[in-house]
This record gives sequence, C-alpha cells and structure tokens, in this order.
Amino acid sequence: MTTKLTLHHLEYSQSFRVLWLLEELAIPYELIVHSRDEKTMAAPDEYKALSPLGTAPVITDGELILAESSAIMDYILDKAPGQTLRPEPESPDRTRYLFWWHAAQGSMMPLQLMNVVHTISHKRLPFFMRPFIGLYVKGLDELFIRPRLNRMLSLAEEDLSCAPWFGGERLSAADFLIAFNLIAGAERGVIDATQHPNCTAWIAKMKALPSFAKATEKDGRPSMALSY
Ligand SMILES: N[C@@H](CCC(=O)N[C@@H](CS)C(=O)NCC(=O)O)C(=O)O
Repeated sequence: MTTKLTLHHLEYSQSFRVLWLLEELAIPYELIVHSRDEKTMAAPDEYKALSPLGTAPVITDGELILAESSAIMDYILDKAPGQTLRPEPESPDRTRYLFWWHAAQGSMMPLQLMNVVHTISHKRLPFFMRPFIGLYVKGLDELFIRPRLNRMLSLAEEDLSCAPWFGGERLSAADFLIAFNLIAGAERGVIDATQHPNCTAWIAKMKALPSFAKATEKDGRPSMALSY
C-alpha cells in the first residue's frame, strides 16, 4: 500500500529546506502551511501537538510522524528512486558531503540559534536592563559564538573555492540542508559579499534553481526566515 507523504510546513522556519528538497526531487506530496502565533511568533499549539518535539519541520507518511530536518530529508531521499543527491560511499566526495551534512545542523545551526535567542531576549528585556544584559550578550557573542561561526564560514569559503557545491562536484542534499543556515545568515548580516564571496555566489546559484522558485511560491512568504 502506498501512503501519502505530507509536509507540515511552518512559515519562516527550517521546514523551508524540506519543501525545497521535495520540489527539487519532484515527488508527490501534500503540503500544509501553518502560520506562526501572531503574538509570540512561536509555532501555534496545533503545530506543537503534531510531533513529540513540537518543532518544525514535521512530516507524516501513513502511521509515521517524523521531526528533525536531516532525519526527514534522509527519509525522503531513501524513498526517492534514482535520486543523486547523496554521494555514494565510494565517491571521492563522500566525506566532504558527510562533513557538511552533519556540520550544518550539529555545529552551525546551534550557534546561529544562540545568536537569535540572544537578540530576541535582549529586545524583550525591560528598557533599564538592556545595557547590562547587552554587554553580557556581546561578550558571549565575541568570545564564543562569532569565533566558531567565523571558523565554519572560513572553511565554507575554502571548500567552495575547490568545488562548486557543499557536497563536492555535484549538487547534493547537503546544499539544501545548509541553505537555510546561509540564506538566513545572509539576511541577518552574518554573511556578506565582501567577507564571504564564495558563500554569496553559492547562495545566488542555489536561488537560481527552478526548485527554489517553486518552493517560494508554495511557501508564499517574502523570506525564508524570520527577521529580528
Ligand atoms: N534541529 C531541529 C530544529 C527545529 C526547530 O527549532 N524549529 C523551529 C523553527 S526554525 C521551531 O519549531 N520553532 C517554533 C517554536 O519553537 O515554537 C530541526 O532541524 O528540525
């Protein structure tokens, strides 16, 4: 029996990368777009109830309910016959692909998330507390977040000078996964054309894919991530 794969897409969220991958693979799926809570900008309660984690993205496929971007993307790739978005184990690109596939979510996204949490919490503080907490947040950013993020971005610059895609010579799932990090990073000014010319050129190349236009149209929002 074939089941129907459904993407529960939360606007302005990491689920955009799953939507984009589905459009790239051109496999059948149903899309349900959810809006964020207008006051808190968090996922609404009905979205949180979809999976045990309460986060976006979530897919359902028959009895299956699956959260976590990279788990979902691997599941979809396993189900897509003939897809070429994961270099084979014997490919010379395999380890580069594995590195960026895991680094995007394991190392880069937590740093970007910390940065966003700092910005939001700082903005929500009572006015008189902002200068003190602002100094603390700036210190954390300079000591911990920026150096690590800069090292990752330098490595991305170096790798993209040797081969065109994050997974090496061919477009791969790693590109669709890390696209959210880099496009959101560029929108927030973490990535810029002067310091990161290769990442900037790669973003333009990714956005020129026909699947990006299709995903953007289905998403219906002016940007991929929330701006703070
Ligand atoms: N590592 C998780 C992160 C999931 C996550 O934090 N998603 C955010 C959207 S970008 C979310 O659900 N935010 C809404 C909320 O927490 O209420 C993944 O990639 O699926």
